[in-house]
Amino acid sequence: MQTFVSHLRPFVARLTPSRGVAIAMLLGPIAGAMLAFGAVSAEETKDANVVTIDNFTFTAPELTVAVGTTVKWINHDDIPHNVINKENAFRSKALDTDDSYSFTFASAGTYAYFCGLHPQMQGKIIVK
Ligand SMILES: [Cu+2]
Repeated sequence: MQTFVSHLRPFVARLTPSRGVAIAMLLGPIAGAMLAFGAVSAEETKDANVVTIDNFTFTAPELTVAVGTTVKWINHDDIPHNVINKENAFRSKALDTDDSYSFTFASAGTYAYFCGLHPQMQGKIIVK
């Protein structure tokens, strides 16, 4: 005697409604000045006196600060960069990844600088 067991395995297609999650992002004016890279830590984003080096670029390339301000450069690239003022007011050593260099601007003026390893990398600190 043969028993035919029918395994009826009804599939209930539970289709999770694909909800298009609409995220309204309110981008303030600051967003345009900030890097889209996730590598930028909260510590750096809240510190206006930090110049980050990302992808062979000083960001921001131009920064205006008050006399007495300490500006900090942080290298986020995986190759070394340095920071050299054209008038030799400051000069960093080669900065490896995540290394930083700080300089306090005691005098007003415009301080153009570049990376000695990649002279096309240019930046400017305006001290008022
Ligand atoms: Cu460089």
